[in-house]
Amino acid sequence: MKVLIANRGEIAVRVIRACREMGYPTVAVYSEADRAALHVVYADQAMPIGPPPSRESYLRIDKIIDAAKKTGANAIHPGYGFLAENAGFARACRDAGIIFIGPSPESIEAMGSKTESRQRMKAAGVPVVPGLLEPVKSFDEIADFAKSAGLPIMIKASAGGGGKGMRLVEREADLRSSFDRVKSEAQSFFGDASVYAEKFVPTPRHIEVQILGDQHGNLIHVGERECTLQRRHQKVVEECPSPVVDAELRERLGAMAVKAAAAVNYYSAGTIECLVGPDKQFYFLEMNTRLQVEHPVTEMVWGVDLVKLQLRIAQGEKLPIRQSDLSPSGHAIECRIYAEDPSRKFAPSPGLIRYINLPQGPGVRNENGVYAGYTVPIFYDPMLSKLVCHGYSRADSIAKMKRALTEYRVDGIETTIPFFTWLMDHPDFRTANFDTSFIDKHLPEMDAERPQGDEFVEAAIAAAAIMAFEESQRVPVPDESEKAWRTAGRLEAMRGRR
Ligand code: MV4
Repeated sequence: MKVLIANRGEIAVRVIRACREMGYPTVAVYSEADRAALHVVYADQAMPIGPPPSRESYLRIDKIIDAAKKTGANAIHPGYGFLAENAGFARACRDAGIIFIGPSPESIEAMGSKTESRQRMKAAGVPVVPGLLEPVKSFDEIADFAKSAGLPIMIKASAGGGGKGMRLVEREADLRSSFDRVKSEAQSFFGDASVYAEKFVPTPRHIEVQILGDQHGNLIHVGERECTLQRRHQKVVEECPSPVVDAELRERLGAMAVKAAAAVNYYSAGTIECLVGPDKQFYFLEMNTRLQVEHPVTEMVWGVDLVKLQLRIAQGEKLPIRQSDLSPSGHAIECRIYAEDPSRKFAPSPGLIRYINLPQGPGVRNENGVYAGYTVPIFYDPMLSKLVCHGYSRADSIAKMKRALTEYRVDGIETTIPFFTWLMDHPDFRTANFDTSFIDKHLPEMDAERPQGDEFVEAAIAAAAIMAFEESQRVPVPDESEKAWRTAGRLEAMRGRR
């Protein structure tokens, strides 16, 4: 197998590493903005696919298939984002005789619509959030649902996902405007104005279950990840296992996830997203039919390599592990390090990385897509790398993360590292007492606690540089000893004086 990676950044590097360990040659594709990107450096071959905007490069199915044909790649790994959940891309690969390293186009399609997937899950006996199963034909159906189920409800785009195109309605007076709003957002985001409604689940946790399936109908789960801590529907920290899931709940969640995946004949790696209420009631929310950003926390705790398994499954191999072979060990946390300034409301901070020191040591894993001298482009998601720490317990992995964050240095751009340093010490994080509103609620505390930002550190570095320079210019005053004279002479010779 020769694998083209239809992606960039840390995930392209991650896939290249798995391919190299398995002896498969790799082909990177890159936009004009990514000529010097790390994935291009690491791949065996690289093909340009167009101008910087992803519409003209990483989202161009024709150019990517063409690059595979030109380089003789017979398989494509889509990573996450870009074309990873595009059924048309999976089908274009199939039509070109190229292995798509992911699920079938049919599975992607079945899970791509929220209403269709809710119907399928309900039929399979998987719990879904109570609500409508079909897109509504008129506002009246929404009003009827609100009346019978009671407020609050959520109006969501059928074609939506990941927090786009949805709205909470708490008061009857807002029903109409929210309906209109979601409808027009659905049309402009997804080109499909259909919407439906479901009951609102208050103060939920967002827990997702990793599943793996082969093309012979075998399916297993690889436990859950805690993904509750998000900012504007972007995850910032993930953990495995979830601090609120015990062995009994894990077994029930896992069985539910396997049932959900089986209902769409799923193979490859996939994720079942759930809402879990304070009463531990759980509901299927959506399925992500791809490898996820946060897959490393599962890998560290469950001792599996999800990317290598994807590569084997894609070639028709049977799953080499059974459910009974798997058990979790310890605890892992992932922090997503972004080129964003946490003291300026997470404003993007692209630019030249002058210096970077990645943390190392026991239990530390970096999934990194950048290097010193690299310029973070403005065109893509500004995630630089993921810092993942694995310890024997949650407290130990937090301690490792705090330690690792103190070793992490990035000069030239702002990053979210100070935010994580603050978060790891927050009492409610340390006791795992949080829901999806945690970050928005507590961010003002962070700004209040760290008013000085990095200015003091930078002033100290400048002072140290001046002192080092002055020291280098100092000619020692010779004393009476012969040794001092010799040292002075050597120093002068080194500087080329005389
Ligand atoms: C919900 C919900 C409460 N009740 N649905 C946000 C992401 C998208 N996949 C679904 N989302 C939600 N759906 C019902 N019926 C609350 C959220 C939600 C949320 C979920 C997970 C993580 C963060 C969140 C932040 C706000 C709302």
